[in-house]
Amino acid sequence: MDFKTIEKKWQTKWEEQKVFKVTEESKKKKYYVLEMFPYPSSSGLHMGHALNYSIGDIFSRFKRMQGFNVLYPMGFDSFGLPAENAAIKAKSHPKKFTEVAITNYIKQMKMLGLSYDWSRTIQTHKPEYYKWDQWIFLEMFKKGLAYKKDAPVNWCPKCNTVLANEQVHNGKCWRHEDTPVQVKHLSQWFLKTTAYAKELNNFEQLQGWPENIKKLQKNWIGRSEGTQITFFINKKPWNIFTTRPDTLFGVTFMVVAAQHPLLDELVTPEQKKAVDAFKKKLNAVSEEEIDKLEKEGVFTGSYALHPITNEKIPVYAGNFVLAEYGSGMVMAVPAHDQRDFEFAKKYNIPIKRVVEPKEQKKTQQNNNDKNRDELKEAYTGDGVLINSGEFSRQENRDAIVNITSFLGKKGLGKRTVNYRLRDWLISRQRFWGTPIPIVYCEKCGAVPVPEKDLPVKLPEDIAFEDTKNPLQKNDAFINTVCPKCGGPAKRETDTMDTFVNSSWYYLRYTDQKNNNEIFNTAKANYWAPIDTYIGGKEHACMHLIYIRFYTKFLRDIGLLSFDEPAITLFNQGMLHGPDGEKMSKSKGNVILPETVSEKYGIDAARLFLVSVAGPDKDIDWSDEGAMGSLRFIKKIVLFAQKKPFGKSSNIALSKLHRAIKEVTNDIQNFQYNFAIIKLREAFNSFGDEIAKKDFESFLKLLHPFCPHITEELWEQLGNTTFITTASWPIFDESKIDERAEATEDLLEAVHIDIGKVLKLAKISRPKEITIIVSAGWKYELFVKLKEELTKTRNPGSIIKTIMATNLRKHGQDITKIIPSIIKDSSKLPKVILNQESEFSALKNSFSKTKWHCPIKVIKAEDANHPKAKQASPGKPAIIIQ
Ligand code: ANZ
Ligand code: ZN
Ligand code: ZN
Repeated sequence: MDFKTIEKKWQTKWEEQKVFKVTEESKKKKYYVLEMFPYPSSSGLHMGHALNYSIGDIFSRFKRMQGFNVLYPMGFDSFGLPAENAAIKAKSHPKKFTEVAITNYIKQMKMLGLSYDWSRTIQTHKPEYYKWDQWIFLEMFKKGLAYKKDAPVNWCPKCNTVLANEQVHNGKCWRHEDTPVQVKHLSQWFLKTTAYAKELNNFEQLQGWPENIKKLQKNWIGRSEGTQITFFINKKPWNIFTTRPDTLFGVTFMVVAAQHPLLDELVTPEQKKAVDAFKKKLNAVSEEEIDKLEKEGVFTGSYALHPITNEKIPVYAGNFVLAEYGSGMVMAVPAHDQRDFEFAKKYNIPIKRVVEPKEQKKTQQNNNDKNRDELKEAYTGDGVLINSGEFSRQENRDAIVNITSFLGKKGLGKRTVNYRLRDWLISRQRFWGTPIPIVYCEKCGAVPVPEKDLPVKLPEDIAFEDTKNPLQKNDAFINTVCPKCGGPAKRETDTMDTFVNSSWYYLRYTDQKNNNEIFNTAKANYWAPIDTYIGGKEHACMHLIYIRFYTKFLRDIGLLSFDEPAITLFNQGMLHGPDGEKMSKSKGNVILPETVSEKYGIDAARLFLVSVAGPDKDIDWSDEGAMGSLRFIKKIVLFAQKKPFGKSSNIALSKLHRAIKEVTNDIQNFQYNFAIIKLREAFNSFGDEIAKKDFESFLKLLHPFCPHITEELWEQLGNTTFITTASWPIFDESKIDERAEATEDLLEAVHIDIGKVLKLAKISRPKEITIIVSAGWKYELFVKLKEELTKTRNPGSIIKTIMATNLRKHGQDITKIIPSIIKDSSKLPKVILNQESEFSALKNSFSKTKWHCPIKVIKAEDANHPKAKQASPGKPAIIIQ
């Protein structure tokens, strides 16, 4: 069979007849399947990408056959640095590289047989698309959710731009794992994700998302309950955030972030030189690194007044306090906070214990000065307060409440909730992104571009002279008039982070041609939210937070009637090269769809990709594996060409209906590998003859995995419609005959066992084979055992129950058998036949054999071989002479 011709044939037919095109005018229930869209890289797709898209395609084809109105679109996240860097090198325009890459992607995706509705495709670098990025920005601007501020920001010297907090991983750039991110003070645009921190931290509607993704998001958002306490420094109030107000009497110093914007107010003239020198040598530190960091600081010269005791407390500037968390200043309690402890040791600051573990003996209670050298580390556990004035002897958990309310009455403290999440820095000092729709007027300041003037287009005539953003030198772009006063004004030259483009793209697919509005609300609410969203887990704290934030914002301006972008999320595994390494061009282990299509055909490749393991696991490409899948497909083709149509055997019917039942569940649960095992079993049971309609049902089950070959065979069977649009088979429970299947499985197992024994004993010509069927009472035991196991797994109590029956006379054996089965439940067959049916099935089936020797089948009761004792239901003993 010429697979390539067949593939092309059906891809063309699907396209010509617009089989995958959907509208919202349908009586069927909608279902939205989406894969995270790709950045169109110039190196094209490899089989790793093919795996991702096959996962979604299988699911979409399945849902379509189940009768859903399935939206399954694809587009391109086409702004971004690689195209820009390529353009700089070639002194060309990134648009050129991008569009060539997209054309190539589409060609390759079609070659893989992916069932996208291409009429809805989007490309984020097109003005028709990014116009709406700008529109959302303006909507956020109106609401105060898009704003500009001066802040210490993360700068990647390789990317030549600032980065969002989410793009800094362990202090390094997410794109450049070897490049430490630097801190710069710049005025930048932010989106106020923190306005939604509380809602983003609510995962109630994300039941269908993997737990690990939710956990990562939760940590990233970092909700923390605590108390805000006011300290006066030089007569001015300064707030700090603490989770441990119970330790207030143990504060022996304060630390303000070295990056704090108001630090200078605290620095006395005598200390200025020292503080400046300290600030100079500081590097950017990420939150993850803070605990490992050597704690350092310098005295500012100022003192804070303790809000209860009025003691004078020195204020330090330090490297372990984040300017952007809480209020950028901490009250330090070295006896009970490890970071503060290390700092105090280093600078010889007093350490004052105020919480004592309960079990500590009276004699060890000591005043703090004596104690300080003995403390090896901070005590961070619970206990009872000491050295804390009127609060002494309170349990520290109570003191948290009591000290907070005491401060509250004096107007010096209150309960607050803090989030670690920061606002999203979206300015990028790069060209190839959505222009920020703002102009700067000398008179009016930052003025938003009016909606009617959107999109602010990226110019085509640009000159990359160096690695800098060429917009900065493009006078035609920069110079404009102020929309407010008509005076001269200059455009913002920063562009938006490309994650902006992917934060709402799923909505544009629902109404991608709309030129009057971002999308029609009714259409978006019909299709969205996404029912099944497929993508990599690396996006947990970037894209998947942003897309949730955008969804909530668009809901709040009245465009959407739901709260979350996706009902279920599936994280696919990765395909590695044959060498087990991550597939990548630089490692030279890339497998291309073109080669695969040539060697095995696309269907075999798709089948292989999802047979090895669940699609959430990482797997290695293997030529033998693909070959194995191809052999299976060839067997099916050969079978179909023999036209073996007649009546289906009971066993074939049983296996087929079981497959229908279980494959349906397996696909629904993304256990494609299990589905394929059941398809193979069903096919193997067909024998020499099968009813045509049963074979057609089998083809339908196989279709999502092997779309081309199933269409071809479907046509050869005389069908004039597409199998793609046929309806999913429905199983008939009454056709499932467990006993017939169990008998079939028994015969197969004995057959395999005989082969194994012969091989082990190196016998090529056996004289005689004896099969000993288990003793009758064991069937009775197994049935009872199975029933008892649904109640308890305690061997003792099961043995007791069974010994109370007539099985008691086999007591010695029973006390051995039961514990061993409880340990390994695979010893208990799923279906337990009786002695007579095992005996007659074996006798009938093994009368003539391929081993050309007499075969005796006897019951254990009639055997006088010691091995007879080992025979158990479903597992006869085998003796070979
Ligand atoms: C006094 C104290 C005593 C603290 C003690 C802890 C233990 P989470 O859970 O992360 O919210 N903190 C506050 N703001 C900070 C900042 N900008 N940078 C670094 N650390 C900061 O932790 C809150 C605790 O982290 C606060 O409680 C504060 O130290 C510190 F025995 O205050 B604690
Ligand atoms: Zn970088
Ligand atoms: Zn103006």
